[in-house]
Amino acid sequence: MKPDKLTAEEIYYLMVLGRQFEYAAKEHYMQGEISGFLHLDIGQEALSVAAMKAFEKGDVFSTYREHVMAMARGIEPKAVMAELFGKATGVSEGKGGSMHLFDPSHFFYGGDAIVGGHIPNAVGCAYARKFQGDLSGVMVVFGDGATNGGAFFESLNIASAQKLPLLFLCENNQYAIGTKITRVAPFETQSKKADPYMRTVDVDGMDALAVYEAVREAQHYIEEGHGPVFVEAMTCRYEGHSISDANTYRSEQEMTLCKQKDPIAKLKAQLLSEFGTTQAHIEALEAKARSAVDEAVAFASQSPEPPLEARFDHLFEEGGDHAL
Ligand SMILES: Cc1ncc(C[n+]2csc(CCOP(=O)(O)OP(=O)(O)O)c2C)c(N)n1
Ligand SMILES: [Mg+2]
Repeated sequence: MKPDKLTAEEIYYLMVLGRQFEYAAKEHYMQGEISGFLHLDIGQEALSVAAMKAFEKGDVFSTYREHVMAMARGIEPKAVMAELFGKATGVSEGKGGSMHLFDPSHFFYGGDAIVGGHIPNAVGCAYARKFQGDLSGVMVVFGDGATNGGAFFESLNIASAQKLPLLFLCENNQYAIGTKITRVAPFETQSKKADPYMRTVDVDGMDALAVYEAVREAQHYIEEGHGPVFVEAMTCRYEGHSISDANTYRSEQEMTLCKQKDPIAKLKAQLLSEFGTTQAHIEALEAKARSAVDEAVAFASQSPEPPLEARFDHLFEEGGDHAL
């Protein structure tokens, strides 16, 4: 099912917000206001936003490249930017940073720095949801590189054996840092690894409407009790792996080809031609996104640091007997 006009426009807004947000994060990192790791999602917004909008109910576990997904899930841009700035008003109270955006009130459980480490966590959550009789399910988002780890295969196996309500979503940008996927896997399409275990679906990750449709259908399939589904979306990141990667391993030609498929430009054209959205409305959505990012930056820079007394909060069981 394709999104309706309002949803398609909201997806566009969130994609523009995501891109503006990421450029602002890059700028403020360069100015020394953000530290630690920073993985930008520029180029992959169709996938990050449309998947979150399509997977309405249920729980989400994601990778460290998750700022845009967190906002599409409904977490305020201010709370995400403040987290990057390490401030007390951040979504993880300033102690998680870029890779650990965590908000159970939005059923969003990170952000994980360990490649593929969150996949078994999602399996456990899906098992619990099935046990509770809740089949709206769990979605776990991971990169192509994560599909080479043992935890990934173990997760496919048990999710399939137990018919768990779990959507595996692979963001295949063909790179794990600077390593091309075909150097470390025998094929470019990673859904082949899941084929023996469950239904697999391949989708163009640069096309927000196609991603929305694929994820929506996958969630329905899960809700009907058929067990897990594997959706793979081919996509492309425009920046280096992280802020400290100069992206020298990809040719100019490869980058040009990748940017020709720009997901924001594509959705804009679809809104104008298929949904009857006016140019003026598109410009209004873009302006709204810019001001949300400006507000988020102002909020983050004016917010206080977490208090020193809070440094051990949420690290250990409350009230436990710990030698610190
Ligand atoms: C278990 C583990 N091994 C290695 C790393 C170092 N590392 C961080 S990101 C990354 C690449 C992962 O690539 P992919 O899964 O394709 O995700 P992408 O960054 O492309 O979104 C690696 C190897 C890590 N964080 N955890
Ligand atoms: Mg990758």
